[in-house]
Amino acid sequence: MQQLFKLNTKNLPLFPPEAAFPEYDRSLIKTGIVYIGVGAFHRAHQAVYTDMVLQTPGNNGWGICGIGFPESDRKIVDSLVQQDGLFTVMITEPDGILTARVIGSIVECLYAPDDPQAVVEKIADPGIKIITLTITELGYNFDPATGEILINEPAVRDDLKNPENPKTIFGYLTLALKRRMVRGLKGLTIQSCDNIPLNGDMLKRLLQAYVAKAEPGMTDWINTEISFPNSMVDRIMPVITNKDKENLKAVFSIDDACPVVCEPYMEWVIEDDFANGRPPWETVGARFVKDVVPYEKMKIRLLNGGHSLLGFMGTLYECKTVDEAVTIPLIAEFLRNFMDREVTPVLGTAEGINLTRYKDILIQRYENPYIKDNLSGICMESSVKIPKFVLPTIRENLEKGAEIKRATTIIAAWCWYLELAGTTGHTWDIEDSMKELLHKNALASVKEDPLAFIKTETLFGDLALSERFATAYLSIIDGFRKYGAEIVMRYIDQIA
Ligand code: CS2
Repeated sequence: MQQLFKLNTKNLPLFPPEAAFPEYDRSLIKTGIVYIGVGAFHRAHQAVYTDMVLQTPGNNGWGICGIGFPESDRKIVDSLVQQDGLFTVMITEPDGILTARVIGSIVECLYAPDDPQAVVEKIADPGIKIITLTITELGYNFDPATGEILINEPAVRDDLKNPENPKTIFGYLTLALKRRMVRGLKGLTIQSCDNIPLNGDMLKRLLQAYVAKAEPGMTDWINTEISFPNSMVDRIMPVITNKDKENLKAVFSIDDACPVVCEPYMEWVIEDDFANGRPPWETVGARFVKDVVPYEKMKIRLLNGGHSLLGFMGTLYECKTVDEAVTIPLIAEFLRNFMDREVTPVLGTAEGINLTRYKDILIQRYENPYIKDNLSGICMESSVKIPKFVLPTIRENLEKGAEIKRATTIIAAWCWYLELAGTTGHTWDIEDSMKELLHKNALASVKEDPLAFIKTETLFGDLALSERFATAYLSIIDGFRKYGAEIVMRYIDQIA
């Protein structure tokens, strides 16, 4: 039996050399970045880029303090604390070769709900130059249809009433930034790393809307001292399984309570607008650009929009994972036509990107049989995803008088998926914070008003008023109910 070592600083010299380990002295690293949301995405993405930066001399000031934010982060923070911030990134190449890299860039960890004051003081610390966030779309408390802050949400209202004891991201940022302002400290950068178009602009708008109510005297200071660069982030990571953890033990002798698994590919495009310095992430593969919009549009509309298509179609085909769904030839063909005929024509030019190659690689990424990306996770919280990933494509094509039938099929597939959920032979659950309303409106579209689902205004705005969209949608949903997913995809040109 192979020897096994718990992952921590003391044991680092004991591991066999099969995995890669930090080659820098972690005791010399100072914290310059606060990262809110130390879930899998951050740890397989920005923590990896930063770890690579720390490998080169002169960058000691860019260690990360990882903040656990939602309840689901508690276990991760506990494990990271036990492991001195160390964790492993496991990558399986499409040919099946497994590599492991222990990441050292997280040098401190805090769990916000347990000690909000420590988190606020950390953000207010003069050594902190960047705050980054991955808190998922839901963490921003915004209305998916209008993009405006939900100022009357109970948690937001609580923060306005008890500003010294924050719970929402806006409460935390406002309190900490106020301390920086009052103490005469330099501003900093706040960077969203969530899959939201113009994520930096949106975060600024939401924070300023909150500040206007909570601390109106701070508005100007934020405008001049804080920057909010937009960014496009990309790396697919499935949920880790016990089998993955066992593999890490068996192949690399690493006993790690919180490793992450992900694909080899990663991408990060960032607007170069940092108020108080930044790590040289460009030296390790990140791309700094003036305008992130063409990159982010390409990624969100193709990759995330493509995922939603695979999520619903694959589930209707009784598949469990993305690789299973995308290797069904009819689904693959339908997906590629959606990308080529409906998404590509509304994308701008992203410098340095060959779109055909980008799509080819994207399909290969979906097909990677070692990345068991669950369709249930893809379909989860579609109510915040679809308005960002798919509806803008429909709207822009409607304006241009161009094709919308495949994008509209995603919407009809979503409705049918909701109608069928939990009925005999259809065992999937709807996991969505708008579950009740979605389910009710999908069912009402069968029995009462055929347009009930697309009239859900918080998602679709006034899209149901478009006759072309409504007509296409009605033919397609009718096709699903009468003939099923296969016939709809095969005969989409005749149906809509
Ligand atoms: C996925 C994303 O859950 C989803 O909707 O599309 O998590 C996707 O895997 C990442 O954005 C990849 O960068």
